[in-house]
Amino acid sequence: MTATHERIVLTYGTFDLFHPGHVQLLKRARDLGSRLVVGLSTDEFNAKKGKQSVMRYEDRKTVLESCRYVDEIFAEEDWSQKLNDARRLGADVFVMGDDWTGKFDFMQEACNVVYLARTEGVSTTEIKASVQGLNRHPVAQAAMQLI
Ligand code: C2G
Repeated sequence: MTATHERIVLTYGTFDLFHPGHVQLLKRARDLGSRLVVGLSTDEFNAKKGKQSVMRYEDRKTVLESCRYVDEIFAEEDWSQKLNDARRLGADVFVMGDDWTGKFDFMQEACNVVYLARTEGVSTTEIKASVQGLNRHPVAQAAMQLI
């Protein structure tokens, strides 16, 4: 019986307002191995990225833990931790959406690097804009008058 080596896939993200684009990325990433580990951006790291998430870290983690494609989650706190993470985890593949193409090629030192096509037509930014639009809708405005 030969020992079966788990093929570990590593990715990172904010995963705010979890949506089908995130799900498709995680599914395709998981399909590249037998275990998917996600570095989830902390609220403090998001501030370094210039991002303000709607959902705080603990809530984004709770949602991500419910995803069938995710096997493990840890905190992403800094730009500099990825190579150490990959070595610590014994990652075989590092995956990001292709909006990051080229930005993480240095990860080749530790594992394969794969950039997957983003899912078009959905993004956290678009969801936020839609919600803001709904709040400005006359029906929503009238309803708010009743509160
Ligand atoms: N994504 C996607 N399709 C979308 C939206 C996002 O494939 N419509 C992918 C992104 O390319 C990324 C992952 O889903 O690989 C998570 O997206 P974000 O939460 O926006 O992650 P980001 O803020 O880009 O953080 O150190 C890396 C950063 O933590 C990445």
